[in-house]
Amino acid sequence: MTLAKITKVVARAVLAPLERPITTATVSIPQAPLVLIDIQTDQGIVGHSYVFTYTPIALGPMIGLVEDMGASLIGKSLHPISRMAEMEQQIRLLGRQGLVAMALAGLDMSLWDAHAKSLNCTVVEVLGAAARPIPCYDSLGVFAIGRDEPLLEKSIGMGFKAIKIKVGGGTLAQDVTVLNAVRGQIGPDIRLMIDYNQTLTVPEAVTRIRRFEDEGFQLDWVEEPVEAEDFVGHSAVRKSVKTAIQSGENWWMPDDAARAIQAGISDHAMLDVMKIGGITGWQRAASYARAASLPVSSHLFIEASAHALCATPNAHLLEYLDVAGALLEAPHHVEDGSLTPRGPGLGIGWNESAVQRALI
Ligand code: SMN
Ligand code: MG
Repeated sequence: MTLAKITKVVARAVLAPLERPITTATVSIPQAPLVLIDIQTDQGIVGHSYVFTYTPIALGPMIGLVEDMGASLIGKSLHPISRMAEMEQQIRLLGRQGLVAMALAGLDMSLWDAHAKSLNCTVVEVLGAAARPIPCYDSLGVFAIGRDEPLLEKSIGMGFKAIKIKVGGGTLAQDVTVLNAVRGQIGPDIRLMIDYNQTLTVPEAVTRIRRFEDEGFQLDWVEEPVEAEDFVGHSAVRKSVKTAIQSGENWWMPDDAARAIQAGISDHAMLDVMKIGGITGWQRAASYARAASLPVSSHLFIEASAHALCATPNAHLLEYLDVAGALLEAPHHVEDGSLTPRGPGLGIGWNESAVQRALI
């Protein structure tokens, strides 16, 4: 069997339509700034992936990084782990965080997509696991009473057994009012998580979480109560409350995951398949989490995360927050609250007319 060789890497910047803006305590994202990555080969196989840049100002630099790093892949085989090792070596002195890490991860995901296609497999099969439904939670934004109750009804109607809302934009009293309303509407059997998106101080986080415990809100986890990089702060909060602390979406590459897990900063690990270093990075970081008995959940990237979680023995929940579905020829849908990975590769194929409309 002759191995496919990489012939071209194409990066395109888009603003993808979203079902509704992503609202957090600090920013609202009306459209998803994505860079679509296509890796072409001499056998006609094309790898597809995307990276999410959070803000449109990062799209231009991301295009440059993907294309320039991609140029180093031309003429080489698709073997993702080998290619990632080479790319990491190239940026060793520059550092493996930020946009550079995101570019590597996007190329890694596209390489895994193409590699699996070259073997006529899906990525989960190449990872050695069978595809299965992964339980999801519906990730809503900042919840506004009087506006968002229909979202909760829709989530439950779609079969979700778990819901996350974002908080942190107001006072403790406002959080209590919202959580009372949400818990009152969804009832005691739907799991509820909250996400502060790094907005609290340690004392405020402890005060609020203890209050939620006293109120009996039964939160499955409180996510990023303090700044993501504040390992001391996360650990202090974790030691001071009974509720599980979630963190990880902002861990850069497996080494950052290892440091955070060794520091015992959270009860769960929430891996972002882009920031953690693609499928390759996920595999390593998930094994560190397993060694520390941390359940692993995903962040965004529903397509690639479904494949990765299937191959993760300590998999917990997939975050259902679809940022690219409007641009796919076959968006991934939740069935009875779960999502099953599908192919070919990662199951990412562009709806080119939609992409053309979203190009910037
Ligand atoms: C989040 C923040 C910013 C963009 C997307 C998602 C959030 C989450 O932290 O966990 O969903
Ligand atoms: Mg979060």
